[in-house]
Amino acid sequence: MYFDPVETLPRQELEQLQAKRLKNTVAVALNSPYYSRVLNAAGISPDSITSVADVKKLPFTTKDDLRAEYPYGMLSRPLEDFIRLHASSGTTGTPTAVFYTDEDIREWAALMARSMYACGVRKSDVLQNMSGYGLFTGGLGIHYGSERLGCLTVPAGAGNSKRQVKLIRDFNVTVAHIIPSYALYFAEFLQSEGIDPASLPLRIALIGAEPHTEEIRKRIEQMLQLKAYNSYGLSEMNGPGVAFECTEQSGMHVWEDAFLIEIINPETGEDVAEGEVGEVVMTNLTRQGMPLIRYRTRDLTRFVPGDCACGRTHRRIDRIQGRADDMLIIKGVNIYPMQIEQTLMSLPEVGQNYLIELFHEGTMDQIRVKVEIREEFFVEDMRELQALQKRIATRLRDEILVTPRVELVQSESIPKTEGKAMRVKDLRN
Ligand code: DLL
Repeated sequence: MYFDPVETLPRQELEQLQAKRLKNTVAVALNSPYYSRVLNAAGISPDSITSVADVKKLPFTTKDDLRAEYPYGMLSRPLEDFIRLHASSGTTGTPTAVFYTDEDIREWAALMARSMYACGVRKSDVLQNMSGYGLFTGGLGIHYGSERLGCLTVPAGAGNSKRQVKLIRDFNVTVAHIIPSYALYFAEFLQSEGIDPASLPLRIALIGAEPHTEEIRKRIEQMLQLKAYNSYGLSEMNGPGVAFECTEQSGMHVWEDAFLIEIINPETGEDVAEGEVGEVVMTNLTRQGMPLIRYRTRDLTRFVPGDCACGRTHRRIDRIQGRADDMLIIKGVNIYPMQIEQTLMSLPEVGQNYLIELFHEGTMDQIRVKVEIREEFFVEDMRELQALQKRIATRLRDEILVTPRVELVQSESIPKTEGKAMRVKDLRN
């Protein structure tokens, strides 16, 4: 049932293990130029840590710190000990790089293998990695994990849907790793080619790397005729394999033997009340080459209360609800892009893609939502289209409290990227 006995470790033992590893992380981190500076300045030594609660004594690390130390300031080992680097896909600013020793790569692969096993992937499966390779951790991260589990692994990369289908058929691929926006696109591609998804051997899709709603998951499951499992991670903490759904599909288990998670109020830095939404803060517990301490992910979610029926003791987080920094403020109202997606995706007429544009009208900020309408609903009758447009605008207003301009566009007319979808375009400058 489990890949690693640590997955069901009783909470008390798990916390003891965490405390021991946290102490060790502080010792390792002190070898890096950055942490030796900030930890020494704060008077922190490994002896400062005797329990998990002592994490609160440690300073936060932010993306800006990583940028300032780019490229080598965070390394706890001499450069010759490293065998790989990845870089965050971040859409803005200077990149951040993450480095791995041989041991780090192995540990990461084991965490990935454990994650895949938790959602039903087995050695006998054939896994096609349909996400981009290169600096993006969703390529090699998933790849090594799949191999570690023992799956025949097809490094297809992203795009070229026709070839993806051929590979899936020729090699009897049962598991796909695919980012949600490409999964939807791929499903539509099958439709347009008249390929019945049930005729393909796929049974599981691992989806992650970008925010998506429960509605999107359901669509992916229905359109591709498989089970889709949410996968969370970030380059700064390895990449994928930080938190993963099990077959219960009720939140993602955070692998707490490897990551110490806190959920804080982004303004005050204090823990939120149990079950409340806040910013995820992560500390590496097993990383050797570049451990990060209390890294501010800017990702917002909450702990799922209670125990999971699967028997794993590692706590679960809910799907990511947005970022502490992607909040839009339009006419004084705070809006999360995910609210818009949720509303759009609950309407059967709406296709797979949409784009939120922010623009100025006089001195006012305005919001425009371009919505792809499914082929069968894109009728000639202007009145019908206008009625649909109005209905979408009203539904959106009910959810986000401002009335957006709604522009209906034909299916597949919004340009797609191969990587993560760009859902918000700010035209205000
Ligand atoms: O996206 C790692 C990854 C690859 C995860 C493949 C899952 C699958 P980065 O490119 O560094 O790493 O981007 C990390 O993506 O802070 C979140 O904002 C977002 N993100 C990742 N997974 C999810 C998810 C990879 N399941 C950033 N749901 C993170 C929502 C996600 N957002």
